[in-house]
Amino acid sequence: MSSPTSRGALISFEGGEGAGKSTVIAAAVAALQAQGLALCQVREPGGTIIGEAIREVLLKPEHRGLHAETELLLMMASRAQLVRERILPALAKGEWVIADRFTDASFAYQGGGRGIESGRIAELERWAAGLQPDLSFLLDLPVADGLKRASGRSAPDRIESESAVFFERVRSAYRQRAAQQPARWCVIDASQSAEAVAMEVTAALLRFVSARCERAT
Ligand code: Z5A
Repeated sequence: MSSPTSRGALISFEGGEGAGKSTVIAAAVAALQAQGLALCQVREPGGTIIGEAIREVLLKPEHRGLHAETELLLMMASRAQLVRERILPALAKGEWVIADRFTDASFAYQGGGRGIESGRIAELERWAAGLQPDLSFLLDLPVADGLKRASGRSAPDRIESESAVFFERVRSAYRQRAAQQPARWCVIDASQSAEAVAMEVTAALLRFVSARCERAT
C-alpha cells in the first residue's frame, strides 16, 4: 500500500496525549507553504462533515459504554470517508496531505491501548483506508510529561480520560510500529522545546520533499 501519486504525498503526525502534534503541524505547514507546495490538511477522527459527526460520538465523555470494537469501527468509518472525500482527490491533484493522525493511531490506541488484535486492524485498514502514509512522524515523549502538558486544557474527552497505564500501552505500540517500519517513520524526541521539535521535523520534511521531487523529475 502506498499513495497513488509520485508528486504529492501523505504525511502523518502521531503521538500520545499532549505530544505537541498541533504545535508542530503548524510549523510543518508553514515550511511546506514556503516551498510553494499545494497542501491539504486533515485530522482524524474527523476532517469531513460526516467524520466530524463520528468524532463527536467517539469523544463525548458520556459515551463511556462504547465498546472497543465499536470504537475501532467508528475510527475506520471516519477514515473511509476522509480517504475518499479528501485524501485521494488531493493526492490525485498532486497535493501534499498533512494528516493529524491516520491508521497508525488505530494500531496504537485500539490495538495497544484496548488490546484488539493487530491482524484484525490491518484487515480493516486495507478495506477502509487502502493506503498508508508515505512518511510518518512519531512525537515521542514519556507519558507523564504528555499528561502534564495536556492537563492545562479544558475538560478531558472520553479517550483523554483514560489511565496512564493505557497511555503507556499506546506509547509502546507506537514505538513498536516505528521500529518495524523504519523507512516510513521519523521518531522525534518530543520532550525537547517546541522550537527544537519544530526545527527537527521541518528539516526532515524538507529532505523528504526534495528527495520526492527529484524522483518525480
Ligand atoms: N484516536 C484513536 O483512538 N484512534 C484513532 O484511530 C485515531 C484517534 C485517529 C482524538 O485525537 C483522540 O482520538 C485521541 C486519539 C484518538 N485521543 N487521545 N488522547 P486528537 O488528535 O484530536 O487529540 P489529541 O491526541 O489529544 O491531540 P491534541 O489535543 O491536538 O494534542 P497535541 O496536538 O498532541 O498537543 P498540542 O495541542 O500541540 O500541545 C499540547 C500542549 O503542550 C499545549 O499547551 C502546547 O502549547 C504544549 N506543547 C506542545 N509542544 C510542546 C513542547 N515541545 N514543549 C512544551 N510544551 C509543549
